[in-house]
Amino acid sequence: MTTARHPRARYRTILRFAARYIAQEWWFAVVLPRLGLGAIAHRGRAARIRGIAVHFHAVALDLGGLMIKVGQFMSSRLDVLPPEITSELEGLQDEVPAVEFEQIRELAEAELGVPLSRAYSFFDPMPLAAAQAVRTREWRFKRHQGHWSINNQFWDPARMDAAPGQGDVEIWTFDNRSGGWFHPIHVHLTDFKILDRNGQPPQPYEVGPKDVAYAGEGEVVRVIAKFGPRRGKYMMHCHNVIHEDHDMMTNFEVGTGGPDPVTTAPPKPVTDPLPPLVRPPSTA
Ligand SMILES: [Cu+2]
Repeated sequence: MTTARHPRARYRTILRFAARYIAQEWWFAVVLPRLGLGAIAHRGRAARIRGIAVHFHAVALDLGGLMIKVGQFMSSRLDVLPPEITSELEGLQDEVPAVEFEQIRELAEAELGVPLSRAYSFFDPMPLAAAQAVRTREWRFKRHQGHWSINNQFWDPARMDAAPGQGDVEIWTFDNRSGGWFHPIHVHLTDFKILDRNGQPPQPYEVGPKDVAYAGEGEVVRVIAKFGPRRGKYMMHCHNVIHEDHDMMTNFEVGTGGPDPVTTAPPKPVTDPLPPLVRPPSTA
C-alpha cells in the first residue's frame, strides 16, 4: 500500500522531485538566457512543463492521499498555471488504485495501537453502501405448482438467471410475500450485507457479513454484495433442504469465461452404499 510508506521515504521522493525541477528551471530559465540561448529554452518550454506535470501525476499516484489533493488543487488553478499542467492533472482523482480493506485495517490498527473493534463502538466490517450498487435484482421466493420456486422458475443447471459483472456491487431483494413459508437464502461465492428488512434496519445480530439471509414469512429483505473476486457460475438457493431439493435454487454467472462447477466438479455416482447413520444396538 503506497500511503503506508515510511514518512521519510515520502519526504525524500518529494524533495527529489522538487530539486530536480528547480535545477531544471534554473538551467533553462536563468542560465541559458544569460548565455544567449533563450530561444532554445523557450522552444522546449511547453514540452518541459508537460513533462513536469506527467511526473508529478505519477508521484501523486504513488504517494496518494495529500499529494492527490495537491494535484487536484493545481488542476483547478487555470488562472495561474499553464494548461499543460492543469489538463494533465485534471483526471487525477479517478486513478487512485483501490486498497483492500484488510490493508487499511492493518495500518489503522498499527497507528491506533488497538484493534478497530476496541477503538470504535461500531465498525462496519463490510463497507458497502447502497450508492455503490450498479444494479438491483428482485428474487421472489414462492410455493408454486407443488414445488418451491424463485421468480416462478425451478432449478435448471443450464439457465443463468443473473450475470453480475466481475467486481460489480449489486442490491438483491429477497421477496417472500407469497405464503406461509420461511426461506433462509444462501448465496454462493460472496458474502453480503443486509441493508434492510421490511424497510427497517437489520437486527443487531445480523449486521455483519452474511452468506445466509433469513427471509421470514411475508418479509422483504434487501442485501448488498460485491460479486467477486472470482468469475464463474455460482448458485443461490433456499437452505431448507426440502426447499432446495424441490426446487428453490438458481444460477448466476459472474463475469464471463469463469469456471463452471458442472464441468469442473461433476456429480459422481454413489458406488458404495453409505453406512447407516445409526447402527442397531449390538445383540451379541
Ligand atoms: Cu425455503
